[in-house]
Amino acid sequence: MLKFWKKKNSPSPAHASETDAEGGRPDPGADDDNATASTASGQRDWRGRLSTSGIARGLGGLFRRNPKLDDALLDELETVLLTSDAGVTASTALVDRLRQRMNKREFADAAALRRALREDLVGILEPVAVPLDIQAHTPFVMLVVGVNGVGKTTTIGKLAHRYREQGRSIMLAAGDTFRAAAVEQLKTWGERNRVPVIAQGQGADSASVIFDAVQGANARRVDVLIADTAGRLHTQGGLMDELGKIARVIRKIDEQSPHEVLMVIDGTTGQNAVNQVRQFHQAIGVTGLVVTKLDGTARGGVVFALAREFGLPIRYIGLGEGSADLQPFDAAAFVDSLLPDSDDRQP
Ligand SMILES: Nc1nc2c(ncn2[C@@H]2O[C@H](COP(=O)(O)OP(=O)(O)OP(=O)(O)O)[C@@H](O)[C@H]2O)c(=O)[nH]1
Ligand SMILES: [Mg+2]
Repeated sequence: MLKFWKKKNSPSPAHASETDAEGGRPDPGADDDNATASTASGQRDWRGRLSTSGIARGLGGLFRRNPKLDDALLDELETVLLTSDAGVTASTALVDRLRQRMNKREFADAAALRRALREDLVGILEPVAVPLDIQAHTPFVMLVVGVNGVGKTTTIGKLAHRYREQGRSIMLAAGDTFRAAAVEQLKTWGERNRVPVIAQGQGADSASVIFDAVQGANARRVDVLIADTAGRLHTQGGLMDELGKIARVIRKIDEQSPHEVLMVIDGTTGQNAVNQVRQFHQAIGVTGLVVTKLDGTARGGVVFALAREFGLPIRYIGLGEGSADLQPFDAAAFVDSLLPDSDDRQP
């Protein structure tokens, strides 16, 4: 059974009292993301939302249009992968391998090739489906980075919601001091989840806000501190310098921190996402990714391109704007949502 299908065992939000947010310990029975658990309805939800992505529509239609096992099927598969942002390297390697196997008559029919394709797609993603272990340090300091508008602040709100539901104490740091609205947006998420937000307002020094927040989180023995950062400054070089400064400053408190540099990628960005990750990774050393906006019109293949190109863990995917629309990344569940084992299960 897929671990994703397991019934969620976390306490209901009603159990997560105010005390938890202010420094209570996690409920030992609470679920953690190593279990990658969710409800069966969550699984249906995943499939429903991902089915609108370009790659899901492309792969679904592909086998309907090409019921026969032949070169036309593989040519079209390559086109589907390339046009859904899976990248040239991943797409050609996958198709070449399937073609070799087809020529060796390893597949009896198109359904057998479909099964092999599913296995290969899972094989690309499995190594990067590494859950985030927020119990590795206390407080666990997380820096959320990425270019503007990708969904950083929203993802922080969703993470706060998720960890609160697990009974953990959380603190947020409004490190995006570029826009006043950014601080307000984070405060709204904080209020919604009854989580304290450390802020100094627009124009403050981002590193100093985050430094104060890390000190506060240490003093209060908070489980998780999540720091928002700006997606844009006057110059992109300035942004990288600022992120470097934040990391340097908080290392003065704990040289292992930040324990996670979580980079948020907008799933609708396409191949440009690969350049973004390269740039941020060089500047501050990204340790995990979140791919957002995979609901709706994202082409979705970028997840494969990122996995292939960097091998960085994909921690979560964003499937909507609500607090619960964040799922730990599960390779098999993801592939199953894009390409069910038969068209009968197509949503
Ligand atoms: N459909 C969908 N929309 C999302 C998702 N995540 C974020 N958004 C939306 O994307 C927009 C930008 O999100 P923000 O969280 O403000 O992005 P940001 O990276 O913090 O932006 P800056 O602070 O300007 O750098 C908002 O309208 C969000 O509601 C997602 O998974 N799905
Ligand atoms: Mg923001």
